[in-house]
Amino acid sequence: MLVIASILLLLVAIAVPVAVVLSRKSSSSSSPSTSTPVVTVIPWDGSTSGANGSTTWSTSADGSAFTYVNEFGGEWQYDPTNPLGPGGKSQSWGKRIGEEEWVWGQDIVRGVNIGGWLVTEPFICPDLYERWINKTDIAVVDEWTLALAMGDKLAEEMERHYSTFITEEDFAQIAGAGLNWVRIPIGFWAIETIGDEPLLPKVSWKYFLKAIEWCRKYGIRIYLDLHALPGSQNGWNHSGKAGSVNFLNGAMGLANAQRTLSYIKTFTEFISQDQYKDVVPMMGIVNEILWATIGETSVKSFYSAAYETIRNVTGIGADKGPYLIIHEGFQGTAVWEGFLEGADRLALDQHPYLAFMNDYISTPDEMASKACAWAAATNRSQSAFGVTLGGEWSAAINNCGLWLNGIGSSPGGYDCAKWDAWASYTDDDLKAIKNVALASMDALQNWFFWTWKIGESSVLKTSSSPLWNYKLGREHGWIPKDPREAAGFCAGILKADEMNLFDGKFPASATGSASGVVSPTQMSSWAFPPASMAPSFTAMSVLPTYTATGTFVALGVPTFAGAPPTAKGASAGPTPTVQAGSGWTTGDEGAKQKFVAIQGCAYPDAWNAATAAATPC
Ligand SMILES: *[C@@H]1O[C@H](CO)[C@@H](O)[C@H](O)[C@H]1NC(C)=O
Ligand SMILES: *[C@@H]1O[C@H](CO)[C@@H](O)[C@H](O)[C@H]1NC(C)=O
Ligand SMILES: *[C@@H]1O[C@H](CO)[C@@H](O)[C@H](O)[C@H]1NC(C)=O
Ligand SMILES: *[C@@H]1O[C@H](CO)[C@@H](O)[C@H](O)[C@H]1NC(C)=O
Ligand SMILES: CC(=O)N[C@H]1CO[C@H](CO)[C@@H](O)[C@@H]1O
Repeated sequence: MLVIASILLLLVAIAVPVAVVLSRKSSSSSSPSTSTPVVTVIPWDGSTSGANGSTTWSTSADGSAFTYVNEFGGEWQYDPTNPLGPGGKSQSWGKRIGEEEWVWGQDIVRGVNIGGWLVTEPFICPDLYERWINKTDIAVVDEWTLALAMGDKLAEEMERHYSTFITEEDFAQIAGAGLNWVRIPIGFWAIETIGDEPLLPKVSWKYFLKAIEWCRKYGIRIYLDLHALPGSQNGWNHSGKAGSVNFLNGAMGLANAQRTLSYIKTFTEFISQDQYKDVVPMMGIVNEILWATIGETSVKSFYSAAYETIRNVTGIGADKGPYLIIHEGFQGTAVWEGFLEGADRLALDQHPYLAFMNDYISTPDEMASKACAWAAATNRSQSAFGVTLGGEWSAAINNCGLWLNGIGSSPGGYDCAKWDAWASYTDDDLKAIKNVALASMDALQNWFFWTWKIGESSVLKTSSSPLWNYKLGREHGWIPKDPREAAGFCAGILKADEMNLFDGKFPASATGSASGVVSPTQMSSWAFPPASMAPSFTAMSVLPTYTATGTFVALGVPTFAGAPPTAKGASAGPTPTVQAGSGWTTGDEGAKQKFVAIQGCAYPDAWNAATAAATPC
């Protein structure tokens, strides 16, 4: 693929006489071939938009350029003198960022997750982990231990990952694949770390800002997904730290939740600014909250506090900041009907994974039928609750793949040798997996595949976990070239009484056309903090808390590079004067309301207190 891309770039370069082609060879010979970036530098011809086949220049203004390939009538648009102006259109049917409104019920989200980028995961970027496994005596299992192993190389290593794993061209390719949204997982450490948390603070935010710029340019909307929370909301490796759940669970459960509310406010303040709200119209507050551990009351009570925090920033109504996305906690969509009834633009996220059903017998066709069975409940939830998304799913029908279940894991019970060897798939295999993808897309209606790409393992020298790799699947035939192909797929499989057509009408409050007054009964049922805390605290007064007396600090705003050089050897244009905002929507930047530790108070370890005794200050 890269070879083809570089040939295309060379062709462009040949067509432009003064072009200079630089080939940056990878420094390490053991690195996989995909890490050899080819950068083509071409003088800028002054264009600020383009359609299929046009050359587009990187927003970094280093003169690097590539060919924009989009056979769906998409257009990139980026004026270096007005970088916050109207953006591109992902496809001919896309809604131009900054000019055209997204209409729920008419427009369909066809998206991918940008997994493994700003929150790393061993199975998505194995190469990054392979560089540090067995190099120190730290057992590397998640980003936390990876950071510890990296030691004083942390900033260098993470920045290398952020700047190479996903680049501007990925977003152009996402639009070119017929997709119009991305869900971008981010960790709390984009804002700050405290105490001895080893994760790299603040730097991922710089790359999130780049993603906003690129998405604007290519006409893609962003669902910001708070994927990793203080204390860990699910104990899985992708929450930052594998092990125990300390968010709304255990002695530090309340304090970690309070700290999270401050971070939710900080993100909301940024993305609700006029300059950014059209590019980031959705925010997920807690990825995959573990209801089974945390319990219904704490989950719902936290969601209601987050709702109030967010709407206090944004106000109520269609154009006021992001939709607020809650995860269903692996309970299904139906239990959420009536929750915070009347709430303004509250949306539900489900992550149905065929891969983790421990189903060892179903054929791929039977798996496709199982995916179609998600449709009726999804459609019902759209009518009864509001916007209902499939925020994560994959084409995998088993849990094969390098480190899919964590570093060192080896799945049993499946023919993984067959399913890992994507280059040997037969036409029947390709068709069968593609049907699973089509079924999932049609059933979920508004979806985000997990994930856009899986990096190559430096050990295996190939892309592992192929059924989780949208880009690779699209190139090789197990993901449709045009995701619109999925429309109506399940109608051909489900019986009439299994259908449940959604008529496009959400409850009025769900799309911002109601007062946003939440049912008082709901508000009082789910008051925050909850009256008890898992696993066994019946009196909340014994739990240590933080205090809302810290000073809020806004997230940094982007800076823009100016226009690329217009001739060989020339310098980039002047940096444009733009009103990039302050990072803050409301007037209370600097307000002393941020949850922080109480001076002089000794707290249990906020990441390891799930079974500790409570020691109030
Ligand atoms: C789109 O652009 C690519 C790259 O220039 C070209 O190969 C392809 O033929 C174009 N497709 C259409 C439909 O024009
Ligand atoms: C790390 O060491 C273990 C035990 O020797 C070995 O099985 C594994 O393959 C090594 N992993 C890497 C990435 O070097
Ligand atoms: C929201 O604003 C109201 C009114 O100013 C205030 O009473 C309430 O405490 C705020 N809630 C949160 C969670 O910030
Ligand atoms: C869900 O609703 C959509 C929109 O009306 C429809 O296209 C789809 O077929 C429905 N799915 C089922 C299984 O009823
Ligand atoms: C130990 C652990 O947390 N493993 C998880 C790592 O992430 C993968 C992929 O999401 C999960 O399948 C594992 O359970």
